[in-house]
Amino acid sequence: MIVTYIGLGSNLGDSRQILAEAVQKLATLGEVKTSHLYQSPPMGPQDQPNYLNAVVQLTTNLAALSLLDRLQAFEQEAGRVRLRHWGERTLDLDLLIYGNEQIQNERLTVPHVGVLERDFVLIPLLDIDSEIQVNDTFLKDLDIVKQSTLTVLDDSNWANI
Ligand code: PH2
Ligand code: MG
Ligand code: MG
Repeated sequence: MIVTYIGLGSNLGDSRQILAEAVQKLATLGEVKTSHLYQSPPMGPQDQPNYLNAVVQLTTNLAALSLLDRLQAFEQEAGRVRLRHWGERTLDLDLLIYGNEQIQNERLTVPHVGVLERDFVLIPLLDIDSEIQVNDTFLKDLDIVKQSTLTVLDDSNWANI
């Protein structure tokens, strides 16, 4: 079994419902643990709505590319609309971490390039594992974690629809 982390984001449609349904789908692939739910200002174009973001820890037997296929299918099932680079979208599921593996191919870069730079990924990761490390860096020690602009939204039961 491999411990993986998936980043969830949405800023189009009923984002709270869309993310909760995504967690239920991820739970069909293995055992899940869910972070709190956050609202975060958009990274990238500023003329788009705030995002809802969360992270799921998924312990699974799936190979990395098989998992990526499932994530992309879930995005499509949610009626994924993606209007522009770093722009608004219905559902974004990013494979952030896959065990201790470093993966680089035309479909996938793991750890995800944004992990160390985005508070909307780091803070939810730390909800699930406060001692988590990526490339020998303790995420809790990063400056961006201390300067976060996220707003926590839940009710810790937010994913149980
Ligand atoms: N995702 C993006 C672009 N900008 N901003 C926030 N706050 N959260 C996101 O998940 C996000 C973003 C494209 O994947
Ligand atoms: Mg993304
Ligand atoms: Mg993505």
